[in-house]
Amino acid sequence: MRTVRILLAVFALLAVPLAATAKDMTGIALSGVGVEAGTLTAADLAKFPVTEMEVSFMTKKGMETGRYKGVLLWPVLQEKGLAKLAGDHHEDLAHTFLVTASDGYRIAFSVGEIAPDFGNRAILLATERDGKSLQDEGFRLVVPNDARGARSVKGVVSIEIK
Ligand SMILES: Nc1nc2c(c(=O)[nH]1)N[C@H]1C(S)=C(S)[C@@H](COP(=O)(O)O)O[C@H]1N2
Ligand SMILES: [Mo]
Repeated sequence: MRTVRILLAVFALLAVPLAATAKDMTGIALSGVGVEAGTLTAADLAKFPVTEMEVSFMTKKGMETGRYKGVLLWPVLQEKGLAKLAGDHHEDLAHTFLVTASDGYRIAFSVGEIAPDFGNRAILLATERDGKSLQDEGFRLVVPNDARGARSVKGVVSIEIK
């Protein structure tokens, strides 16, 4: 029993610095119109079907290709409450969402752009690139068929529906 108690104490002491030093990729803050405000963690994302896609886009260093794995944004936003907006699609299509990165980089999208009945763009919230986890550098948005990389936001920290 004593050993167990000592071990528990050691784990409790270790847990604090580990949590404090972990990279800031604990999750993506979700907020705004029609969604439950909260944090999307890797564990939350893991509950959605995995999608993989290879995308290429132009960057200032030339063409870049990567194989990204993650979850589609649409079902995640639906599950987090956006589905309730769907009563009237004219109303739904008035909404946009702003994706912000850890460096302050921001890109705006619209709900209609990703809605299956409209733009149906398969925007991916990627958790892996070329078989490597993005947990440390941050989750990345992947926007298939964009010619340039600018909307492929790296290190996503928040998504706000407006
Ligand atoms: N957070 C963040 N994401 C970003 C950018 C940025 O400055 N900050 N630049 C964008 C631009 S303009 C391009 S072309 C691509 C470059 O992707 P790469 O870093 O994988 O080459 O990232 C995009 N995502
Ligand atoms: Mo770019």
